[in-house]
Amino acid sequence: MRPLVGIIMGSQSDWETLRPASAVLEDLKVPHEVRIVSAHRTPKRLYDYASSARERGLKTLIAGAGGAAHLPGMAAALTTLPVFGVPVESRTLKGLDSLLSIVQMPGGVPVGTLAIGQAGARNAALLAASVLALMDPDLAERLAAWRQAQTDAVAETPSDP
Ligand code: RP5
Repeated sequence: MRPLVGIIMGSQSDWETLRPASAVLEDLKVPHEVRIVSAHRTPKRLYDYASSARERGLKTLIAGAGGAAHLPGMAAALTTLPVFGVPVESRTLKGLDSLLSIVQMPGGVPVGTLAIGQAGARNAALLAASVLALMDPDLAERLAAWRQAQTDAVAETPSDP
C-alpha cells in the first residue's frame, strides 16, 4: 500500500528514538515509510522529499532530529501537510537544544512539537493516526482499541521487580 505517513530523521543515530513511531504505526496498520533526511548534510534530499510529499500521497510527516534540529521546521516550510516534530535527546544538552530548535517556530509555519525522546515519537505516531482516522472509520476503531488495550494493561497495584 502507498505510504500515508512519512517518518524522517536527521541521522541514523536518531533511529533508536524514532523506531517507536514506526512500531505504533505498524500496530495500527498505517502504511508508512522511513527515511534519513538531514537538513544540514543532505539539504537537497530534504527539499525534494518535503516538497513532493503531498503529491506522492503522504498525509502527514513525523520528523525527528537532535541538537540544531532544523529538520522538522524546514520540512514544514516546504509542505502544507501536518508536520509533527520529535526532539531527539542530544548527548550534551539532553535534548533541550532539540526541543527549543523544533518548538520555537515563527508564526505561519507550524510544527506540532512533541516531548523529547521515545515518548514523543510514540505520541507523534498516535497523532498522525488520529489525523488519518478523521477520514477512516476502520482506523478510528483500531486506534480506540489500541488506547483501550493500553488502559487495560495498567495494573491496579504495583508489583515487585
Ligand atoms: C542531527 O544531529 C541529527 O538529527 C542527530 O540527532 C544529531 C547527531 O547526528 P550524528 O552526528 O549522530 O549523525 O542532525
